[in-house]
Amino acid sequence: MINYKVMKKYTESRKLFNKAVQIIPGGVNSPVRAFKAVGGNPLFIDHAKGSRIYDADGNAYIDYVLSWGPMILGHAHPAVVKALKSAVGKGTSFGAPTALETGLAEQVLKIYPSIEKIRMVNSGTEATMSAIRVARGFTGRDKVIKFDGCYHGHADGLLVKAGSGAATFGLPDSPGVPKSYARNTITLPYNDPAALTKMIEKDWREIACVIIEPVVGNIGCVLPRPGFLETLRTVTKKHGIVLIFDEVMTGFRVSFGGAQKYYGISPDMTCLGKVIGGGLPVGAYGGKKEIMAMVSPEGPVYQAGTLSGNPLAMTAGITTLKELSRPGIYKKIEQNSALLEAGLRDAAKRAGVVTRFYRAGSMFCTYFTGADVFDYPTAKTADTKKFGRFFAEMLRQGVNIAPSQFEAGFMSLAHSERDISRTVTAAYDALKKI
Ligand code: KE4
Repeated sequence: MINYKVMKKYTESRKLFNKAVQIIPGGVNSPVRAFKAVGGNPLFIDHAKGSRIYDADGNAYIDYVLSWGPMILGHAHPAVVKALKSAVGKGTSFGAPTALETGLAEQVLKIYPSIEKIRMVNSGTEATMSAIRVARGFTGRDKVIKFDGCYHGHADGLLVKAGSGAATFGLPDSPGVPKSYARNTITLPYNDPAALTKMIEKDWREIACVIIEPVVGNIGCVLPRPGFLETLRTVTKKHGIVLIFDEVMTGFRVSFGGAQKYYGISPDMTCLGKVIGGGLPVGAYGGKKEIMAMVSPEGPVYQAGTLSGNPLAMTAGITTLKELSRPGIYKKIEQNSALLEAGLRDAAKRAGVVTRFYRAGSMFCTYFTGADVFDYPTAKTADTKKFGRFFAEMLRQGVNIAPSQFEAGFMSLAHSERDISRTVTAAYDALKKI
């Protein structure tokens, strides 16, 4: 039973943070965890189970960050824990191929028909970085188109007007990225088919690929307008440009078959991450056979990784996808997500606070703005200070949401109706206060 009214104590988290910040930049191993966008110091988490995480002081929270997407089954799912416990005793890494890698690859190819061959890596960053290198090798062209506010990991050439942490810190171009790298990256406005078509018709001979978050989860949750993805597919096909769907976040999240299934668009390459590893470090990139034939050692484009296809990570991924493929699972996750959406919309209305709420499958975002949000500039109309106060109030009431207006929230199978109604009550109370 969580008693929200009790004032929480954070002494352990504070002690751990003060120690960490001496030896780890910002006290965290990934910037967005540092609460810089919302103020205060980060909570240090001790353990998690189902829909809940527990901090070092023993405070419990209903969790909608879910490790930024991976924990769609909920934390410490019994089947995943059991599978990992039996796998770990067989050794943790061999640096040699295993049947597990083929197993996870087979599962993914069944769910993503556009992927005919796939390579496992260790993160979403590695997946997008490698997919772009392969697209450049396949086409012999250098330029990459990305979209304003989209975040594809922290590879040098992609930190150009990135979303996620960079957007939160208002650092559209990270120091340390040579101008020569950024020069090959063209950034266009999201949801602007005219700008896209104009750029491609002008420069297609130099453009190797277009990489896109088909639903943008790194400036909150921004949906593609009808026709935008279709135009993207048509104009890239016309000019032999590789269309890369970065489904690191949307994969298995917007639907079991990702955004490409949800919107009915077949990309040339897909990047995956997060859910595919079930909480362990896994990324993957794949696509058409003739493109993936470029990848070493089959082809000349080099890409490698000591822990790629790690047996424990593969085990977690295989078990997670097996659980997700059971009948009725996505229906339940959709019901949970729709219930939360209805509750949050109603809470804002009753509290008399103007917000905009967007959702695609089980990823969503509440923007504190009265403007329709359809790209980076409109997302930036949101009142980030108000969001910061909302975040703090929700945390005090035992609900953990993303510590930035420019991040998506996630739903899991493990969230109960009771969790969701408590979340809605906490949101109403928080909205009344801020
Ligand atoms: P990783 O290298 O963090 O595994 O994946 C990079 C990445 C690539 N593509 C998309 C669409 C992504 O959302 C991400 C990573 N997402 C962030 C959340 N906005 C991860 C959280 C963090 O950076 O700590």
